[in-house]
Amino acid sequence: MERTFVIIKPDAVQRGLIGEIVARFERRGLKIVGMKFMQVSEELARQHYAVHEGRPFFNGLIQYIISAPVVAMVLEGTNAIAAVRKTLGATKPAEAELGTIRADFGLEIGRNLVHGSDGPDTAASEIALWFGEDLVSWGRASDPWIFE
Ligand code: D4T
Repeated sequence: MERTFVIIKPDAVQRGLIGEIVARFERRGLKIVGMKFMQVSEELARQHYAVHEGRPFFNGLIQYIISAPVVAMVLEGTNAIAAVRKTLGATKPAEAELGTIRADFGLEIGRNLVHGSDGPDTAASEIALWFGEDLVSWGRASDPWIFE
């Protein structure tokens, strides 16, 4: 079973899309093992996006992620990292497949609504950065109907 890290970003929160987005993950069968509504500090934002430091969009990216509260989540499931990335759609909403979150609700890369870890190493480091050990391992009644 794999875990991945998701952020419902400030634009999605301001637009009242938290429930819509969480519902898509739940419907897909992903299990919530961590979830918090929070204001991101500039320090955390810089750590999370450290890989992009020095790129032209970096400052805008930091200002965007700290501009309003976010919902940070850890989701668990079979191939959770790839499943979440597919559910989000391409980074540029204009290139995202219809039916994905970014295509259904977005137009611009700088307002792309959600973040999902892009691989096992980033998932592990992002979960550690945002949640530490503060996760809940639990047996969900529907697990046997979703996981073979
Ligand atoms: P996140 O990290 O938000 O899930 O996005 P991706 O994993 O899909 O995309 P990314 O790491 O390449 O980019 C991180 C973040 O930066 C914004 N961005 C990116 C931007 O505003 N302009 C750009 O040119 C790029 C490449 C969008 C997502």
